[in-house]
Amino acid sequence: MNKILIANRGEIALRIMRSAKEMGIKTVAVFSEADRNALHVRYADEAICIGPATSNQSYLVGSKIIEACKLTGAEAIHPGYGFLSENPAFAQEVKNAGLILIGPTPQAMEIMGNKLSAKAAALKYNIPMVPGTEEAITNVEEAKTRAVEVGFPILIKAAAGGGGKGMRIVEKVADFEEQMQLAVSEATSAFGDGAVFIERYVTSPRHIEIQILGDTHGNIVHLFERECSIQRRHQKVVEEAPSSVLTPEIREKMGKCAVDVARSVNYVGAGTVEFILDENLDFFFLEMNTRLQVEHPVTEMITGLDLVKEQIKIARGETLSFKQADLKINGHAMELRVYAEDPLNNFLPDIGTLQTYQTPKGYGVRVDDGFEQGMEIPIYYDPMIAKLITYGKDRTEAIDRMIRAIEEYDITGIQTTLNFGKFVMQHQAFVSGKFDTHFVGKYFTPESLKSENEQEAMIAAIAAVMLLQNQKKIAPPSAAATVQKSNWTQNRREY
Ligand code: MV4
Repeated sequence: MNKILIANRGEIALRIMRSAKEMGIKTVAVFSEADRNALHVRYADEAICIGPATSNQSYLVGSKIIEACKLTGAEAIHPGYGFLSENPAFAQEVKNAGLILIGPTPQAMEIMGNKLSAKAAALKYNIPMVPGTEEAITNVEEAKTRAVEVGFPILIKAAAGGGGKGMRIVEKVADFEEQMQLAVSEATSAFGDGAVFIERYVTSPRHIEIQILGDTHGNIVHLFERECSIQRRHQKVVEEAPSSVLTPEIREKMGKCAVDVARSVNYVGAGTVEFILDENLDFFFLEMNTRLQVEHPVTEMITGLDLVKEQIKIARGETLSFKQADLKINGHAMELRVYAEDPLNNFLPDIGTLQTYQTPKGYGVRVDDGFEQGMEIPIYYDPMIAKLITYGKDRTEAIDRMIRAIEEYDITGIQTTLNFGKFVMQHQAFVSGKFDTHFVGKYFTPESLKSENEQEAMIAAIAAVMLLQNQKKIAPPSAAATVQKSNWTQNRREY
């Protein structure tokens, strides 16, 4: 494999290119008209424009990407996450074109792309699953009977859904029929597939997922778990590895189950098996994601492996160079997703120009991003601008380092979720490790950030008055600095 095309943009495109470069593999970027000046375009050895800004005219058009491979002589495609990464039809087209997709087979993608077929495949291996229906429910009366057996509250899920889309909680039997009809029509319009099924609703779950790697010779290992419970409306905000609640025994059991789930579809490549964990630390398989995930860096930090390199080696047909027994967890890693969103305004996307953009540095800090100072955040794509990852000898050090790194990050021109991340890191429930998927809804209010902003504004105001009273030669703060919050000093004095 001499040249690969990266069918993605932003931080993940750069992330993939870095590993390819270290392996001596040439890289081809594709880009939309909105991304002409993007970093991933400059970083690649070659770049091809594949169309207008909107994703469905560029990054989502499989034929244009395959064409770009032909044009440049790229032999393989890394799809990253999102866009075409879990599209079995695209995976098949890539294969038909004589190219290699750095990822699983179209068959594995197809099975895992549907929650019911995923559960059916996993059933062969005695994997714990939440009680419910094994097939799509069609008859309301039958479904109602089953719901009563399972026990309320129950959750109606769309088989074709993912990431929490198309889910409805039903509290009591009287609400069932109405909720089911709503779920079916929602699923039909959102996914073109009205198949829904039911599960007992686990009321206070933790979202824990296991990273797996499978090669083309039948070897599958797991790379331990990631704790992803801190999310907002199904958008993950903070991820960490390892989870502070898993015992070595549960970890081993979950790991084995994850490997079995992968084995049930002869999984090849990097994948993630998603579980929920209830208050009794009982775990249940939910679904499998057949891509490299956004939060993969925390796994890299604790295992010392480069997951992109492993993906490429697997795609080249190499045998995994380690066995399960060779793998162990070292230290603790934390990831904060930095979104261009305003936490004080219901996390509305806040696009604009990065007037200041200075990333934190130093021991144990990793920033995976795709922007530079002066760049504009395009409105067309995901508002995630960076992933801030910290590593420490233990969880406490990873958290302390995250707080330090957040304070060191200097972004002006747009609002970001950095201060929200600091709120999470300093919250007693997060620090103690006693939290579930309801953390944000339960504890976060805009006021919890406003007080900090106001305190800082007050301190700045007092400092300004004191400086004026001192009648010393003062460096005036820049206009931007007085409007935008910066953690870097704004009251330098000269004598
Ligand atoms: C659940 C659940 C509780 N019980 N299934 C959310 C994402 C998708 N992968 C599966 N998800 C869940 N499935 C059962 N049987 C809780 C979640 C869940 C969730 C549900 C409602 C609101 C927020 C949530 C956040 C994370 C997980």
